[in-house]
Amino acid sequence: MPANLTPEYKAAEAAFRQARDPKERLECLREMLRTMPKHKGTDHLQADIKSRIKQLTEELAGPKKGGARGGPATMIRPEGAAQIALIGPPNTGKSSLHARLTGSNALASAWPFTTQFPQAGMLPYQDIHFQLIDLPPVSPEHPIAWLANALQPADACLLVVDLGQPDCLDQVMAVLQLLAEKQVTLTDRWGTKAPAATAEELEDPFAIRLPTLLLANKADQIPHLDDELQVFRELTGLTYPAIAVSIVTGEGLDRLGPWLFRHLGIARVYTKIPGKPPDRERPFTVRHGQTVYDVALLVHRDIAQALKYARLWNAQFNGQQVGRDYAVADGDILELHT
Ligand SMILES: Nc1nc2c(ncn2[C@@H]2O[C@H](COP(=O)(O)OP(=O)(O)O)[C@@H](O)[C@H]2O)c(=O)[nH]1
Ligand SMILES: [Mg+2]
Repeated sequence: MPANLTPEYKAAEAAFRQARDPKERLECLREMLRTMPKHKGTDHLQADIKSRIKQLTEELAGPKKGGARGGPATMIRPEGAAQIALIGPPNTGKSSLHARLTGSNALASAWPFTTQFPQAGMLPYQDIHFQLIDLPPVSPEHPIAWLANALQPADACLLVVDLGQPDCLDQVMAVLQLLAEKQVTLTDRWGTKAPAATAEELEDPFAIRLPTLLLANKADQIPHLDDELQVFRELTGLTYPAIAVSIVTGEGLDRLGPWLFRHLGIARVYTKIPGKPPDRERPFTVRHGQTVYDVALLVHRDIAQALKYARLWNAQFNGQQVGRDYAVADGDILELHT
């Protein structure tokens, strides 16, 4: 990381790291470029930012008529409580899981490389949804130029493996290697915000860290799955939490929603208008540690700007006033006052 970066640049970079929306990210990138001191030491970073601006601009413009970049979008705007990417070697059942969990028509087949583009779908859990993104396989035979771009908005990853495939280990290590080349790290650390592990990651604005859950799929075909998983862990040194699943027997599938809810630290907040009952239909979702102000931002930017205080209802509170920095909890009912 070049020295002499200005506070303005650092602020823009911090905003970029926080932003999930592609449009917002593009604005941040432009601001990073604008505020970057232009000298030899920043050449690389400047070039990197410019190419990302170009990629994202094209992405947001959609397919060009008669242009080279046709086809469906490669970056999917986040919706629901969190965006979760399905990643893994070919033929492990990513698309089958996607179709089963979200009701999507994701195309599954016995042939590898059936999936060509990201596909979104919603996994329902109680009164919220997680957005699952099916992706093409990650493998050396099939490089995907836009993969890092597609993973930008993701909050977490489901690493789908088939422990019954003889070369499963090598394939998974190849997946991690290919991701590393794109500055994407899959981590076993779940939580509100996984901190960067190394100084390089801290300094690289484009490094992506995704908390990862291993899905050992096709459990119906693997007689001693627990032992296989143990061996896999010992040989790879990988320590991701794991769930055994099967789309044939349905094993493990209903554990996914609750697991994600708990480990992502999702809090559902219901809003109400003074004198009216709360809107129980559609909670706003934030992560543990987020505040009344963060909820207000989800309602409307103007409301967040003008927010004075909120009134809170839950097991302990009965309409008492709380400040904008008050950390909300799952099930809170809020009345926002401007
Ligand atoms: N026995 C069994 N087969 C599965 C399971 N999940 C997927 N498959 C099969 O595995 C093959 C590859 O599935 P697909 O979803 O296309 O894999 P992808 O390449 O990872 O998206 C297909 O023939 C599926 O029917 C499972 O849980 N059990
Ligand atoms: Mg597929």
